[in-house]
Amino acid sequence: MLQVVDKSRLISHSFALTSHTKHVVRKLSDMAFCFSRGLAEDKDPIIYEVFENQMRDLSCAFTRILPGKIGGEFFMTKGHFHTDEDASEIYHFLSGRGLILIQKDNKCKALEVEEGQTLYIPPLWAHRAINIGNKVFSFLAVYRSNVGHDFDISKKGFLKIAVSKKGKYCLKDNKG
Ligand code: M6P
Ligand code: ZN
Repeated sequence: MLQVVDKSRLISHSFALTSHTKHVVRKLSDMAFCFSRGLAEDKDPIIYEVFENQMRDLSCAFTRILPGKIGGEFFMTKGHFHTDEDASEIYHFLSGRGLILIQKDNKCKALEVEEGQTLYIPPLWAHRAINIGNKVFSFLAVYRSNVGHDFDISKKGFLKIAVSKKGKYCLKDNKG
């Protein structure tokens, strides 16, 4: 069951660790195709993990993206569309600095977000979260349990990539 917990407990992950029904760990080897630049083949770092709590009609997921870069490109989630075309999603940001890429048709928007902010992701927009800071970027997502995840876009790539430049991030066209 979803409990009301204070923010410090969420950041310490005790909520996620005790209440989740599914735990996904994504390492570089699970998603190397998402990064457009060269890979450090000798290492296989954890990029992010998701603790999902699936309830009857609604689900919530706690996602933590570690700080880091692969060939200059910041650690990020795979990104997905919802197979249910009416399904939206809410993100509430808990720690760190991030960028949310949303994409529909040929439009790709980047939204810079930080702790305490909440974002509504409308139906039909693919979404990917990127850690552009040097601490863990974490957030809570709420969505309908039957939303369906279509990861095709993670293979084709989003139209933009976020790379490190002079200690900040910069967006570049994804040339595949
Ligand atoms: C959020 C939600 C989850 C999603 C997770 C990781 O918590 O959108 O549904 O699983 O981010 O994103 P992805 O599934 O694209 O790897
Ligand atoms: Zn989603």
